[in-house]
Amino acid sequence: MELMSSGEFVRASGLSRKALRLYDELDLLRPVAVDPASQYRFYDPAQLEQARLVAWLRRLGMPLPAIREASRAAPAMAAALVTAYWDQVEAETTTRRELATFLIGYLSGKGAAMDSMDNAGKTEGTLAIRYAVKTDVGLQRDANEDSAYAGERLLAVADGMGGHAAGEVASAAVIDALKPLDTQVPAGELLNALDHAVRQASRTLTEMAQADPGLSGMGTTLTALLWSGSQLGLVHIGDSRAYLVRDGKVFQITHDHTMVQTLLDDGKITAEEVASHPQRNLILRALATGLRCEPDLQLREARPGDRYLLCSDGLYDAADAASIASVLCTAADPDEAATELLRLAIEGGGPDNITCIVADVVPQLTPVSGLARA
Ligand SMILES: [Mn+2]
Repeated sequence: MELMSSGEFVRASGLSRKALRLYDELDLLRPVAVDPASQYRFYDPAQLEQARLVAWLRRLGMPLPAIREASRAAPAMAAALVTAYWDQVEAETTTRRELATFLIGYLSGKGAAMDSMDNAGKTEGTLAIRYAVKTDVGLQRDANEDSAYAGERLLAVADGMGGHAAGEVASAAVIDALKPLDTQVPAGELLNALDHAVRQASRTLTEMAQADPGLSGMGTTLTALLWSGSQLGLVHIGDSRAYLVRDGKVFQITHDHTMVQTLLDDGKITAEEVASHPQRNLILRALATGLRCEPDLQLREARPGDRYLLCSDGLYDAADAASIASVLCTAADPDEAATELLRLAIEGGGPDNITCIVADVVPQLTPVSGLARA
């Protein structure tokens, strides 16, 4: 077999001398012989194919150890290695694209403007929500201290406390802090994004109370759901609630952060004693000045046909669980369900502000702009 000089190999392969020297140093393609006296390098003509492959794999961006392996493998194995590498690149790119889309929307406050970007290449398999939000001051309070937000990806209920205007200020501030999340948050970032927003809201409340003594002691509950594809992030602190209706059954998916719930959990009181307990209004955790910010976070799987309810305690304190479940299981759509739930609470005396958000999970068959808005 006739060996090729490096000059001949350069001409035949189309690679530069510099590239050949680099491949030698990186152990990607070594000359088969080096003249000990002149240091001239010699290549086997059979290495031309391997040299071309190395050049292509470098252009592809493959890491050096993978190029070494693929360029020395039999063609079928090399093809499998390139396939595996490219699958990994595409998965990483998808994750990074989603994160970039979210960050652009989050930072510019223009979640909706990003829809054209995140709809690209996504025509099936995603879920959408149809929702209705209703709130009422009730029959015994002067003002409504509940705040709520419902959008295509974010639902949130906050029940403010602190008297006078302070409760309204607190619940509205926390809802404002969450609103920027109503955009395309990558599924892997749902809980991070919620946790970050809630901690930011908690700091904002502290700063507001420091700046205005009239607001000291204000606080709010927060129960919120954030969607990404079929994933659902839930953040919860206080005694507002989230319920899930699935396959005709109703599940409460949040745990009240109250004294009576703790006593109930510990077996110290019965469910029947909750309604008459003297400390039934004592909340142990909330977003409030002087309390540590310790929200519950859950990641859940959404399914088409699921129905969610978020509500303040003004609903479940005034209406019995069976009536609420009956409305949730029979109402034709979110608007009807939320209207009926409010009616139940008013019929129950309406002692507190009442807020309900009802959301149905539906397959997303059309672009976001084509969805019916509640
Ligand atoms: Mn309330």
